[in-house]
Amino acid sequence: MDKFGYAQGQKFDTYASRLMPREEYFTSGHRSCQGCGEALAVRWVCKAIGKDAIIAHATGCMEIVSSGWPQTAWMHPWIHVAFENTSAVASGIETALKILHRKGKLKGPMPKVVAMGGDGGTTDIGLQSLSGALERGHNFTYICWDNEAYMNTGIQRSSSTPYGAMTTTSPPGKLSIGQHTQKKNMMAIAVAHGIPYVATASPSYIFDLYFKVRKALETPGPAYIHVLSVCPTGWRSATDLSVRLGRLAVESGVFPLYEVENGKYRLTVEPPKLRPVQDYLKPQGRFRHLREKERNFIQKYTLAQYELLLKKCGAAYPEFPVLTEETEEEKE
Ligand SMILES: Cc1ncc(C[n+]2csc(CCOP(=O)(O)OP(=O)(O)O)c2C)c(N)n1
Ligand code: SF4
Ligand SMILES: [Mg+2]
Repeated sequence: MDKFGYAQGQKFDTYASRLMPREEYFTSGHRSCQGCGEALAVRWVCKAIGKDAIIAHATGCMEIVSSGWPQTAWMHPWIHVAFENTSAVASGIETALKILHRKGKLKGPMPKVVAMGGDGGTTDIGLQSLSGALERGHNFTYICWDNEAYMNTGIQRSSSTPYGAMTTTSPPGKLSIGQHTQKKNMMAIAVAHGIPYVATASPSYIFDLYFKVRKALETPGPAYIHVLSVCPTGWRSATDLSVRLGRLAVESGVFPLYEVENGKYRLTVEPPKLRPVQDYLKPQGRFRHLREKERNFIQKYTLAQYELLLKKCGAAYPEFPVLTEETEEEKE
């Protein structure tokens, strides 16, 4: 998996296409908007997933733009499911594969089972089935495309919309600063299930994204990856800025890239010094109405959250006992 030495801590800032698989599993010709960071994320994640996988996908932009009958951009076996039951469907697929394998009807390595959904489909409407699947320990990977609102139906706020953002259902005005609640910490919710692998990722950091997806797939049991996906249509940003905005989110500490492996936190991309959050907010029309007071508040909140994360990364973790196979002597 790690032919580029990623695990040894090497940093790859320069993207070179020859370092990545050439195969395309999310093909061109779909109808996403120009500069869609979510479509870019899907493309790279699917490359990392490779050939043998079955995907259950919630409704949302990435389903709507890619699967208008009779066409599809997906090269994997791919099932469009409702918001509420994406993870339940993935659980069913995984269980069926296991049974077929046990009965000898499925030979060779098991296909990977992957569930995908937007932030609305993950942090709001599909949360219950996701929680159930994580808790039951199904061997699958869940990937959330977080563009911070219900974009497909016209930019409605979700629980993943950040404080101060303008959406059609959190409009700023005399009595409103836009979204008045903080973004739900979906990572903390996933971690609280005690699953073996949880990570944040971004298509602006392709190698980081790629290896996290590989790690998630190779981890036995459930894995959760939360991908920040820039949406120029909903964020009111220039279409040629999407990759840059994804980087600014990380460089300002708004969306840190980290992973939590068996409970242990690790930053995977460490900016030497955080940029002002204003560098990230300014190119986005959804924050245009914010006054200095609210911008300063967002800056302070971001730094406080970042410090909390650094503490978790630096924390000393106990070695949890692992139950190993019984020896012959113990069995007797
Ligand atoms: C139960 C249900 N409610 C509403 C809809 C309408 N709907 C389809 S896509 C969508 C928005 C999805 O938002 P999100 O999950 O964040 O994905 P995005 O489009 O932002 O990628 C909505 C509300 C639906 N299909 N099913
Ligand atoms: S609305 Fe946003 S997420 Fe949806 S296709 Fe357009 S750019 Fe992509
Ligand atoms: Mg969304």
